[in-house]
Amino acid sequence: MDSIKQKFLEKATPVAAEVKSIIKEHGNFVMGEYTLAQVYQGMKGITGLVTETSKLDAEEGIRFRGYSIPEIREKFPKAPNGTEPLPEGVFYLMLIGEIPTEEDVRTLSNELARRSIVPKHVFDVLDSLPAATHPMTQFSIAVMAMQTESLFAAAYRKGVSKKEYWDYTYEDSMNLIARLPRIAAYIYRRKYKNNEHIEPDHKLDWAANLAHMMGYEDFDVKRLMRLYMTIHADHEGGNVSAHTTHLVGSALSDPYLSFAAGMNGLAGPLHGLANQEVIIWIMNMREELGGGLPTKEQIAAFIQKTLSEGKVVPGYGHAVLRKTDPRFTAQQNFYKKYIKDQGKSNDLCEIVQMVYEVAPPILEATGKIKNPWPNVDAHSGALLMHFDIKEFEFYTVLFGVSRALGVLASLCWDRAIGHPIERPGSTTTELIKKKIGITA
Ligand code: HAX
Repeated sequence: MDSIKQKFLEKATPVAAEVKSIIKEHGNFVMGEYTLAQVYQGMKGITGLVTETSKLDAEEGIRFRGYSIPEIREKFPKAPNGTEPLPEGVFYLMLIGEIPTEEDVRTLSNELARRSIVPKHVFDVLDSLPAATHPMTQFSIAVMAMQTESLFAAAYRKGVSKKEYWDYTYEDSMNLIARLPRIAAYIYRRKYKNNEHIEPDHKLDWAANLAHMMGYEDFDVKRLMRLYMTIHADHEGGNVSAHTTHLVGSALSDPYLSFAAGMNGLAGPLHGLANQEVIIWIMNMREELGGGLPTKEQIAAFIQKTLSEGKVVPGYGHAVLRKTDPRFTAQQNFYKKYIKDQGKSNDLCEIVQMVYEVAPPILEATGKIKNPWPNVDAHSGALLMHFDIKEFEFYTVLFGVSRALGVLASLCWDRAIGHPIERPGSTTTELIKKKIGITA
């Protein structure tokens, strides 16, 4: 058993016992009440899930096992000469519940490198797809093609005991996380770089290796990739990609099936695809205005036009957050420190900043948008563009690679604790009308 798996077992065993006893002793404890609006409008604000890896606060943003993004950026192990945390460290934190040492992260990086070989048939499946296939569709198909490798599915077929589920879930999850950078880079090079592929460099950390396989050797790109992979990793359990992975996993679908399902949710424009939508929106605005930097008045007019056409302003709003997303702020800091303060400037990042100054009061004035502030997707594309990663349809794949860290760590916990199949009740409008006394 690898040392991380051993540690996970040591952590998970008492927690699983504790959860059993909490359910037994306090199962009738009433958590809260909910309204009809919540039932009709996406169950927002109803606590109906337990997710151990992270918790989102509406005002403060995400905390991974209690640690905020600024704390993680400051305290967590970094690559040699690196300034941003290694995302492996955040995965370790979510899985084990402790800040990793440098040695823990090195062990994890090596473990991922050892597991990173992608079976050839996955590339064959990708090669058979029309080049125009959206990268997120390719990503999901590649994960599904790799399901042939599921140790969980094989063990289940052989009749493994419930007590062992966590073990095979761990193995599949680690293998998936290890292989996703190679798959993502393959999709990228196939679609955008003449199908010329770059072999992994196992001396590099997980995120830097992804940048390398995509064809970016610049230190700053690797620095950005480490930050990107860290901040997108998890956002508690109810967001579409995390919840879908958990939900599908609750049917004991293996981690490949569960994660692919989560990625199909991430590919929606109200969720992860918003990162490409933001760049398209800014480019449309610039095109309409004849290029260059728009004025704040022009941005305001474009926002009004977007709203009047019945469309959303991408990158703004959130189902839970009610303040500027700290993941947005982290990217703003990155732009300032490593680009602007270095005497370089980037028009797109400047426009992102201007939109930030202009959009919130306009969105607030609609009276219906609950959160007028930017989310993570408002900034990420502009930074990638700055480093010449201009293929915006690919951006959600990067989000997906990162999101694997959170949702698969969660799936390991689901199986270790033994969460049952998810099956909330539903009702009908007819029954609701009866309940509230509408007879017509
Ligand atoms: N622009 C225009 N209208 C918006 C809006 C925005 N940015 N955000 C919310 N609204 C609208 C909603 O469409 C809804 O309108 P209707 O009543 O006409 O249906 C109304 O305001 C109330 O919505 P809400 O309660 O404030 O927001 P929801 O919880 O329903 O939705 C969303 C949250 C993130 C989906 C929403 O804010 C949105 O569509 N934002 C733009 C897309 C986006 O940036 N998505 C990424 C979110 C973060 C994420 O998951 N990243 O992966």
